[in-house]
Amino acid sequence: MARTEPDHVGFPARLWQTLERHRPGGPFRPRSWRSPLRGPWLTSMFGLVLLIALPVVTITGLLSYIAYGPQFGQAIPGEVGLLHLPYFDWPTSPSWLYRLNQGLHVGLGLVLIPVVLAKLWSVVPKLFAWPPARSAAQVLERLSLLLLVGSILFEIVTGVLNIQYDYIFGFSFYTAHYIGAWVFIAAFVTHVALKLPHMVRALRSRSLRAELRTPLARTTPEPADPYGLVPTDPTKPTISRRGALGLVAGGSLLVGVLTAGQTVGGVLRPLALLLPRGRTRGDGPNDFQVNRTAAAARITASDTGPDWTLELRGGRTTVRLDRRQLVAMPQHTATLPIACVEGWSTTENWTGVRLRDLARLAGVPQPASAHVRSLERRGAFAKATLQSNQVLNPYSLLALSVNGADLSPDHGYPARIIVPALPGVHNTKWVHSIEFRKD
Ligand SMILES: Nc1nc2c(c(=O)[nH]1)N[C@H]1C(S)=C(S)[C@@H](COP(=O)(O)O)O[C@H]1N2
Ligand SMILES: [Mo]
Repeated sequence: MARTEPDHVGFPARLWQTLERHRPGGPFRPRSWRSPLRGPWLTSMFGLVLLIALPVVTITGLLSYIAYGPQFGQAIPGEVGLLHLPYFDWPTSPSWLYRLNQGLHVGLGLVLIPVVLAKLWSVVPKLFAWPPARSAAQVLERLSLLLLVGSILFEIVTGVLNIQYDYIFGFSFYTAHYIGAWVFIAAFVTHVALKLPHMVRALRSRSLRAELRTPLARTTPEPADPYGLVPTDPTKPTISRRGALGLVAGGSLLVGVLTAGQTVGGVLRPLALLLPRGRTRGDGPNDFQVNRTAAAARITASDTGPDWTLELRGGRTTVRLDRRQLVAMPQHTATLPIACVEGWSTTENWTGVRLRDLARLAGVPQPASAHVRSLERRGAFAKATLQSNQVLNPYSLLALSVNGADLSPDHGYPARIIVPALPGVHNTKWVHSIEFRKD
């Protein structure tokens, strides 16, 4: 364990002592950091919030990876070597499971940004601590900090770029975000193991309730600490500790309000300023968010005209159905969300044919999986594989209409997949064929 007593020097002592005598100037001078608010208690307050919330962001992120179906090689990145997770069939119930998962992952991830920045601000003098280490163990500890800070900033940046521009930049962000997550997990676990006792002690050193009652006039620095957070030469405070906490909480609340509407909907929807696809919704049955238009996917009117047929494969022969035949089959209606990995979602009333009826028609009533192909030929959306439970669920549909009207071209006319709790991306639009597989 790294020692925190200021004067302890480990092996090789000469090195650390020599370094200590050659302190650079600028931010490396302790006097450069004078905020009277910095101290172990304030740092630990931010730390406590992150300790509780960051695991939620991390776990929902990993769950989202599993929801994408890594068993079919369709999670991104596909090849993860040692970072292989224990896969399981993603459930179809409750139907809002993926919506909740992604809402939490993206929403909480965004809401925590002000807290992360405040936590980094509160410990920034330590970045310039001199000597940089006093023992080999401390070198390791500081390297783990570098990885922690680096990976969390990396995850924030790649995550935010992802939800803003996802399908413009392609998919390399997913790989970076996934690997970054594992660096973060390792560094976070190390950091918590090293710092938890210090955090608990610091939190006990002051009462939150008392701090919330302390105005600026009575705000004084925390007592000198062994960590070098409390300044030796503090300035007069310009904000109270409760003011600082309020500022960060207010920042998080603002981000929350600007974000929540993308998935919660209702009165918050128009406020979802941060979401490129989240805000507009007209009055028509098809006037909800579009991820990718028919034009962008190069779907032409002749592709989807009267000559269009659905191909069902996997049985002895290929079964072909045109849209009139599909409409003549028993129709079912389900209220289901499309929940995108980017965090936005929208719940609509879909009507169409049950996937399990199509499986039976194809001659594979108990498929192990189903492989769906779109008229869209290229790219990540051209195909998707569904698990057995996703095909057999009675609410899983090949939707032909939405909210009582035919699907619009942008929402996947002539037919699209809609399955409870399925990640939005696998609700393939402009379906061309479904192959029901026995294994
Ligand atoms: N063929 C095809 N299917 C697709 C897509 C696409 O671009 N092409 N986008 C997917 C994604 S990422 C989402 S979130 C949903 C969005 O459906 P919507 O555009 O009808 O709202 O469709 C999915 N199905
Ligand atoms: Mo999506």
